[in-house]
Amino acid sequence: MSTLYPQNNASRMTIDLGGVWDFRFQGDESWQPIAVPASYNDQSTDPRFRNRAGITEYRRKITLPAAWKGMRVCLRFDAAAHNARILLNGKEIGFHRGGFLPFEVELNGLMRPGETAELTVETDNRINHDTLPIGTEGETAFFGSDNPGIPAVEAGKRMQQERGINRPAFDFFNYTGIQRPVRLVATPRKYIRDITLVPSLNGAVRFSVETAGTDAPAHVEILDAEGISVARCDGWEGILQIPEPRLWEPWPGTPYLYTARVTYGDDLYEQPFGIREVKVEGTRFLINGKPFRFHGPCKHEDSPFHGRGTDPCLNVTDINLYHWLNANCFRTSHYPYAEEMYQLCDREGIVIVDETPAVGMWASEQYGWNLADYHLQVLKDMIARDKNHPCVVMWSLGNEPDTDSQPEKAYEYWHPLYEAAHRLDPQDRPVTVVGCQNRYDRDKVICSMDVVLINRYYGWYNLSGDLEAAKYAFRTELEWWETQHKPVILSEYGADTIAGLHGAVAEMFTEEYQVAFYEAMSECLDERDFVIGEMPWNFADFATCQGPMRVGGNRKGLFTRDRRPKMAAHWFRERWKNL
Ligand code: BDP
Repeated sequence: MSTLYPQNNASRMTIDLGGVWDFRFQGDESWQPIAVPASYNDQSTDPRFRNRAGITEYRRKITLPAAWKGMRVCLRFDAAAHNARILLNGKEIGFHRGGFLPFEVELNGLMRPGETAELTVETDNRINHDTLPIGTEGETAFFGSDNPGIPAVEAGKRMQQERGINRPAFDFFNYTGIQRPVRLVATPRKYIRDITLVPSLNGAVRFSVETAGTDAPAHVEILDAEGISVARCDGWEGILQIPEPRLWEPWPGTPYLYTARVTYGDDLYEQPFGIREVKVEGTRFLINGKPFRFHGPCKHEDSPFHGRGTDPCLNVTDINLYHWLNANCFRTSHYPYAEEMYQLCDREGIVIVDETPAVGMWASEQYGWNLADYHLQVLKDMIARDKNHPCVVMWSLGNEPDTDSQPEKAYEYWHPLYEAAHRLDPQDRPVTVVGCQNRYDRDKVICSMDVVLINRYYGWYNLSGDLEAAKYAFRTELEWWETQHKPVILSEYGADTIAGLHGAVAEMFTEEYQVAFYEAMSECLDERDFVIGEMPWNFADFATCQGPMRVGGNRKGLFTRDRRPKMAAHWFRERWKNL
């Protein structure tokens, strides 16, 4: 398995399998068209596309070019949610658990160049206590109350169980299917499997290259942004020295990128990277030795028609809206995003907090669920995939787990993951896990992280509509954090806002309230030096599960789902211009 993103160059070839495939729910007779990559859920008026829990089948023919004779050939899925079984001419050739990270299936020995075969991909959208993200396995509804104990409601719930329900334990629509690109990839048989780059500010770049085969050493050459060779060296590992190094700086600085051109036998791979250093010192977060303040809304991969499907046009539009907002960062709430987004952020200088799909762990029973090994595997795969991106400056182990009802147990679960992230990351970036609104004074996990990330909804879910009380409460909490001597980022805060709903008096759900809410919270944040970041929730309105607290999705966006700014977007644009 190679973690390298597929590339077309003088030695490698890819065929993009995007287009219209055949699709059906397992058990159906007939096939219907479906677009790949995209979530399948919004592509039909059949309610099963939105509601059905189970396996779906995708099918198409694939042909290996005759010219690929003598090459290593594989199928590369950038992701398929949540579990995927891959079949060739009806025979299983691969299985992957988890819906947000890439995997490969080798075709050598299964198909010859020049041959055509039928490819079937079964994706499973079910979520439960063994998946990340977590499904509720039929307990309490995520939104609203299930009125436990009322006989008629209990009867209704039993009926739901029998029909098979698949409730997310998280606040975003459970979009699934083949949501990211699928490609046929050909490389030389003896190929470059992985490249790791650890640059330092003085221009020294520690590198290691993993190859399939070891007959001749790899050759590494560094090219500057103009393509001029600035350093070179032979070997599988070593140190290259770039003279007069130019740094990768977050926006509005210059995100300068170099390329490591690695050759090994007949193979070639060009890995972009940036020279930048990330460090936590006291209550400061330093990028290239300079204090960095995070300001940018958290995101989702979410849009009309595509659902969670990769869409390069949407990515470029969103990043340009980040520039318009004067924002410099986002968190990949609540799962690793498509690789193209990190490539874009490398290029555009937008900083990323990269998060695993460990979301929905808000029950303390989670610590008895046996998730730790799988969680560790996902963390490992995420770091392996994203380790060379200069835009990634911090790892988030997960979102809003229960960390205060059994503080010791929670610590036993999260601390090994924290240590693993440090061990696994060759660049040893800071590590965090995002805390929910809880008994912070009992919590042992959140304050043990390198940076404290807290989601707070004073003035929305609690002290609703009363921003004076919300400020008082938030200040009370911030006074407590001051005693912890840690850098703190407000990693979520927001108010549902219906675009176009106004009020001369700022009341909940109006655009005026959203602005007043952010004014109030900013007032508190600006008083504290140890607060090094603010990440409003959310960049744009997004689809989520049905429930009495959601009107056509989660409406906490600064933008509508079709990316029109609400008043609060204009407000942040002004605020961040001056930061
Ligand atoms: C936070 C969650 C986020 C939700 C948000 C909300 O981390 O996923 O969408 O609340 O309720 O608790 O809007």
